[in-house]
Amino acid sequence: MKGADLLVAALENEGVQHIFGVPGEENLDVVDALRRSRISLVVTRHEQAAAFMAATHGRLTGRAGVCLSTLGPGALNLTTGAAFALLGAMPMVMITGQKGILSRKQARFQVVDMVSTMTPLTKMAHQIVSPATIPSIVREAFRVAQQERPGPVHLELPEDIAGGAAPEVPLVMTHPIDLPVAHPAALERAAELILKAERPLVMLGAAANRPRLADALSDFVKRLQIPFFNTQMGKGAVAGGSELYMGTAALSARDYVHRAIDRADLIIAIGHDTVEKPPFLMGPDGPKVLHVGYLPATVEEVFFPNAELVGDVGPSLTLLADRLEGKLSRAGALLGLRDEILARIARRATEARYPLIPQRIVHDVRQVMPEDGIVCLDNGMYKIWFARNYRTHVANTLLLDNALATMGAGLPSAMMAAMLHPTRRVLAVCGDGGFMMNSQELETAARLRLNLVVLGLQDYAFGMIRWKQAADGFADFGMTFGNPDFVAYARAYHLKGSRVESADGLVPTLEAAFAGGGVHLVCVPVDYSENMRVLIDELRSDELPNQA
Ligand SMILES: Cc1ncc(C[n+]2csc(CCOP(=O)(O)OP(=O)(O)O)c2C)c(N)n1
Ligand SMILES: [Mg+2]
Repeated sequence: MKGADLLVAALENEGVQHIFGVPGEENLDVVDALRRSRISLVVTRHEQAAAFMAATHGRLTGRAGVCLSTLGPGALNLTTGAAFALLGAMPMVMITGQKGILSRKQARFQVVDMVSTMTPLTKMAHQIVSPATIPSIVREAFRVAQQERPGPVHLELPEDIAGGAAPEVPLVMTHPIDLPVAHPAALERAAELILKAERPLVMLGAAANRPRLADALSDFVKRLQIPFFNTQMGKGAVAGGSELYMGTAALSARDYVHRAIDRADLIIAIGHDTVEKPPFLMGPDGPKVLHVGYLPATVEEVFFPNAELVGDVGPSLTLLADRLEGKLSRAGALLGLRDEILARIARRATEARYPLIPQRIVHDVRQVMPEDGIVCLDNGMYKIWFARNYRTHVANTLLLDNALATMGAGLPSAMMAAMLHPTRRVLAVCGDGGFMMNSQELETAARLRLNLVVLGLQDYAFGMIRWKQAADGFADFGMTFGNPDFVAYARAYHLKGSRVESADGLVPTLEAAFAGGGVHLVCVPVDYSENMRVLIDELRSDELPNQA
């Protein structure tokens, strides 16, 4: 048995089913061990996409996704994915090769100190120096990656350790872990705060989206009947169609949902992670904040909670609801604001303008996505519109990245979602900028025979930055580019492609794309003039009633 065989056995022991990556010659022993294993090697066309896929596996399942690269250049291509998983709290294990460490037959060719490079981008970065340590290091890697707060771990396996003889070392078995729940004193304090609140509001943050939390969280909201809003990454944690949903804080202030936030006297912030762009700005005169989380809150200039409920969030919320159910006469104090907030958000959703406006695109996408359909966003202007306007009904059905907020992750994330949920509709939404950062993965998607529709929004620009440039009074400069013919581009990958030619064309085109199966690229021209009209002018104007 070689070190590589022991590594792969240890990965099987963790339940790993797929490894995503681009191998190099330093990985050949590992690749050969994978060939003989139950794990499938999914070759991508760029390591960055492999890392985005592995991270999204972690995000959607709670179990670390695994990606693989060679040393130096390949390993460096994993770094953006590492940061994506670190900021987004997604469990992932990255395995990279390295030249032999027992002798230096190629001197320093391709050698980069990847452990040092990965240290600030991971929860743990480690070079394996002896085959005998592989079982315990792999178990530790998965434990660290998956425990709260989840994130990426890097293991470097030098080629002579991978190819060297490994002793018979037993694997380390996994076991279920139940986290401690919040302390009774903290539960009492939290219950008292909520009982005293005149206008309470629940906020669901990024950690509210952990896959195992969905049921307990929905129960908590239903039992207490306190209206809730969510951050961008907390979207979909509780049924968005519920009568208690007040909106999504896609901007930090002055959006319609802030009418409720500004009037609240207590915000119960469940799972807020300050990696997200602030959903509201705390100040001395604002509402009190109760932080409910797996870990204590981080204190920031704009977030400094007044009380904390720390522990396994699901069971802790159940204990809190046990203390409060039926006792909150003012639970719904802010609910009266709901209809108007949602009505304002829904305006222009069916406008017949062509090119299509973002509100219409979000509306039409919602029409063709079933409740359990999954939309994965890349990063661009449309993210704000989807976060504000797209209603979710099932947990983790709108995947967006409001943490690293990197371009290029939309398509790989959607590919992972389609692999994990082959019977659900999966849609990637990308701008023409972000799509072209990883569009080569269309070949991977085709090879994997995924069912996946990619919606490419064309404004021939880095629209989001162009909008900020204009909003900040800069001249329109440096943000535009040309595009390939996307329909022809899809065909070049032996895929189907279509272009939406009218305002009413989006729904039937998407329907046909999903009905046809396989990978389908739909491109739609977008009119971004609404960015300025709504997100700047309207929200700044007096039209916004009760503006603080
Ligand atoms: C990797 C990366 N590079 C640059 C940025 C900065 N950035 C954020 S949005 C954006 C423009 C996105 O353009 P596009 O994908 O076409 O979407 P649009 O805003 O035009 O809809 C840029 C350059 C980023 N977030 N990530
Ligand atoms: Mg664009």
